Amino acid sequence: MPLTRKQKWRINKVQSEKIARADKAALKAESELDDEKEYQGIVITRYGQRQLVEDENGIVFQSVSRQNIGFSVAGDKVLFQKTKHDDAIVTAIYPRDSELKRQDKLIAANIDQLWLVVAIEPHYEFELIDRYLIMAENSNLPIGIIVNKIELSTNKSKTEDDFLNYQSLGYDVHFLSVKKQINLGFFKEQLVNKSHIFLGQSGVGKSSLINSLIPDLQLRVNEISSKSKLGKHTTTNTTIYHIPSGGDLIDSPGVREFQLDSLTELEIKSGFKEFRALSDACRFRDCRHINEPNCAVKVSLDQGKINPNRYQSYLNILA
Ligand SMILES: Nc1nc2c(ncn2[C@@H]2O[C@H](COP(=O)(O)OP(=O)(O)OP(=O)(O)O)[C@@H](O)[C@H]2O)c(=O)[nH]1
Ligand SMILES: [Mg+2]
Ligand SMILES: [Zn+2]
Repeated sequence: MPLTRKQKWRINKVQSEKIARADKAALKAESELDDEKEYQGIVITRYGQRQLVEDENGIVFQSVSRQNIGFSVAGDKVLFQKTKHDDAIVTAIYPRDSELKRQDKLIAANIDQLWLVVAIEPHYEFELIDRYLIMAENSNLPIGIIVNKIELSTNKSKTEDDFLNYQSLGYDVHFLSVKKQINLGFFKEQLVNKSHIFLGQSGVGKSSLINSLIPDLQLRVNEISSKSKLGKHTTTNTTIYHIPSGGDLIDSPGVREFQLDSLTELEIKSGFKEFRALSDACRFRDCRHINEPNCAVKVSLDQGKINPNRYQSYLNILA
């Protein structure tokens, strides 16, 4: 539903008030700078107008941003100056190797690997998985799938079969149980020296997993609701944690809905690896793979070479 004029006005007003507050905080920090010296740091987390910035010695500063330098997020490499009160002001953001966005909103920067965490409870859904994979394909970032709480599966071979297609498409799939410590050791070996972000619904165990991978970390985790079987949105900020032996794990808040509104139809189409490989074989260059004649995707679907769940996701997402 389009916004009314009044709603738009209110959003703009809130937005400009936010900017004004941020500008005021930035000006105050500018007036209290300790000296002109600039340090290199990395943004650990952002909350509202503020962020935590870690310097090269691992010391963390509360920080605001200099006006007009843009929006920094977890993972950003930045330059900052210190204020007299041991706060800081970020003065520049380095160019990013990668950006992770959800509906055009920047979530994290400089990530090497995405992990979609799903679980036996709340039970995984193929369409949601496919949405994440499309997002990853379009961000040009590798994504793997973690199926957590595997000990709750009453039919393990069915659970494993559900993910065979993803594996044959080349996606890495790990069946884990944080609770029963199943397959964690092998998974941990995959994580060295890179920056990994864990994404997925609330309650699937993202924070629990990070807790079990980094000793002494005590991230807040929460029961899922026994009635709705949904998570309670325990994690509220995207935050980086360092693995002592090298590498970073980024926890992110669970999202209930994962929309792909900002992607074009072409991007959605090319988010399906198996379609991409066939597109040249369709009669029409701009084939939508729905009811065009001589569509190679439809032929493959009929031959059982394309997974019907994937094709159904495609139709649902386009609809
Ligand atoms: N049975 C079972 N429960 C688990 C497992 N891993 C995590 N949990 C539980 O699942 C619940 C949710 O875990 P969290 O780590 O808070 O989930 P999250 O994905 O971080 O959720 P948000 O922060 O809300 O996005 C907690 O009660 C965990 O103890 C597992 O392997 N098996
Ligand atoms: Mg969490
Ligand atoms: Zn086609």
